[in-house]
Amino acid sequence: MTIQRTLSIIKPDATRRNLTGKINARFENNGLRIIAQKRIHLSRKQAEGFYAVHSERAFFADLCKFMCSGPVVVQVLEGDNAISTNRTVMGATNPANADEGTIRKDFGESIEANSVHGSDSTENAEIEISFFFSQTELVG
Ligand code: IDP
Ligand code: MG
Repeated sequence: MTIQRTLSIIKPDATRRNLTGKINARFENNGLRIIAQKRIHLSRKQAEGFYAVHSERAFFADLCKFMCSGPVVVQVLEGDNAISTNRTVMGATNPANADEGTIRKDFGESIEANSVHGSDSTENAEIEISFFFSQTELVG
């Protein structure tokens, strides 16, 4: 058993369609505990900072614009192997390629508007959690 924490974001396409509760149920049904959560509207600067690793990609500008197009819910999920568990629950980046029963398969609209973000490594999880939360806001 390896308890980990991962940064999750419910993206603007999902908050727009009022899917926060349905998506949170997927996490909880798969053993992930929401130990911090807030609904915010990202500034362009915040989106660009958060996705800085993708700054050279062709989709970077569109992605940052999309992430600022409405509210997001940033959250920290905790559980056994939370980083990979969450990636499995989320499904593939492109909803068209995502497995049945995953969040992106069931709710994603496109490769960009794919409803959720999840950290991809322990190192990035730490960086991404501290981007949005202080230690005292994490209530395990
Ligand atoms: P991930 O979210 O599954 O880790 P990444 O490759 O890290 O996927 O990409 C970050 C985000 O950028 C994706 O979730 C998606 O919103 C967007 N994205 C990725 N690839 C494309 C693309 O080819 N076109 C448009 N947007 C993309
Ligand atoms: Mg990624």
